[in-house]
Amino acid sequence: MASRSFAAVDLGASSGRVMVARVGEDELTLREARRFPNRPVRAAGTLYWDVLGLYGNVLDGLRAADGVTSIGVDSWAVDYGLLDSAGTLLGNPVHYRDARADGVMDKVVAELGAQALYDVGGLQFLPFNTVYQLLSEPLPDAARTLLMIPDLLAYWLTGETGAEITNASTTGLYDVRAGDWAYALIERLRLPKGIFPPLRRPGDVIGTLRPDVAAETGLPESLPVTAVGSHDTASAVLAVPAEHDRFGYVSCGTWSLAGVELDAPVLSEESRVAGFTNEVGVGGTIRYLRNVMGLWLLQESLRTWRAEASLPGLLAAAEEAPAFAALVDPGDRAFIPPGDMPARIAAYCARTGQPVPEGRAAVVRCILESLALGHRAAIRDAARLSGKPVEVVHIVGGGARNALLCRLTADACGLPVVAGPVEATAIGNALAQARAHGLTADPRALVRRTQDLTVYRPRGDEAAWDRAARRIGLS
Ligand code: ADP
Ligand code: LRH
Repeated sequence: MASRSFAAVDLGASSGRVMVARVGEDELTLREARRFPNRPVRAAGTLYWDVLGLYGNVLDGLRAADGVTSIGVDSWAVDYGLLDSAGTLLGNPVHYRDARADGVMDKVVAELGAQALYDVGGLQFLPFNTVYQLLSEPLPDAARTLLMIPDLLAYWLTGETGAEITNASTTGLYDVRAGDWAYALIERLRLPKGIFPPLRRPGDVIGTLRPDVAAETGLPESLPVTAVGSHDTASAVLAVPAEHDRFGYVSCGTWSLAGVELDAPVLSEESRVAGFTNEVGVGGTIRYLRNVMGLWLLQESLRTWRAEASLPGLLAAAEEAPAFAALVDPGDRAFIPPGDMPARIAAYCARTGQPVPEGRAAVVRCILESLALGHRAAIRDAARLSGKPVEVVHIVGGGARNALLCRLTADACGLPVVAGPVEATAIGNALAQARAHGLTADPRALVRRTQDLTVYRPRGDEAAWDRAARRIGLS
């Protein structure tokens, strides 16, 4: 394929961007057309995404993306909007960290059985999975179509509805073995089957721009929107610059998604109890991973301290703070909701008989060591439960810029860590489009040849990491 440009719309939980990627058989460069914060809004007690604000920023970004061959959209998983029969959005999409689904998962599990659910969807039991959100309150009578967030944006861009499979696989209502909506489960849960739109795969052309979108952005009406790995983690994993298949990955941003890539799901009871998810990847792979709490712990601490601007200084101070002074299990559900994170970390430490971290540097050190331990446990358990050997760990996403976290992860895992690319999700998004439009190069080899990567070799004391992991009940 001769070099072409692709617009990658990538909405993360903390920020969104429209990137223009120039892709050829031996070329991959990125230009940022627009970057914007993604700030949730609480109104009348409910936490929402500002979905129209995000879409407005996407349109602004696309205005600065002339000359592209296609557009792709990805975002965080599990959340959705509902359309009525006229295609109007019913209500504002609710944030997965809202409390409305509290307790629903436990009721559904009690009714249907955990293994029966796992056997269909293969998902880690997270209280905000789409299925539990949908069951948390009566659906509006007028609801006719459920669209996941990237599919909603694609609908606004093209007028076409559908459900891209990588993100459909995060709903809990997708049958990961059959590769279709889990209609029997949908019926058992008394959800209306008709709201689940036809599935589409990365590489399918969704449609071309609506005339009003073309007018608004200055892009041609004939411009296609191409389905990508619309779950951001699926796009990120496509862009992992692995040299061989014996790799683990951490897609590290607001969440750390840590695991391995497989050809088939692992649906054993042991896998369920260990908290593993089987999400669909680009090209029919399975992303076998665990959701580790991720840099959310740090983001929310900075927000509590009103210290967002001081991240570099705090990371430098954390580097000098004493090691293993206090540790938390980064899978603890108490850390999911928004709010005072340092207070919750202090409460965890007090409850478990550890010294409470004194001062910000100690809190940051506690967060990063705990995350490194979470990465280690997820990669080790994924390798053990799937039988897939792991010789190197790739860290992609914003966390690849956190040198201390990368170093601690290498030390904890006892494996080399390759950090980068930071914009793996946007790159994976663009590469899925490029493949659909004629690219023949291997995407991972192309990322490896063209992007800046940093290698961290493991140092230090394996026994100390083993002891630390045992302190918080991790492997
Ligand atoms: P998401 O897609 O979930 O919004 P990103 O992949 O954009 O997340 O990663 C955002 C995170 O990356 C931030 O919360 C921050 O912790 C980390 N990060 C970004 N820039 C830097 C930096 N210069 N140094 C260290 N960490 C950084
Ligand atoms: C990361 C992510 C993750 C999901 C979570 C809701 O942005 O998509 O893979 O589990 O958001």
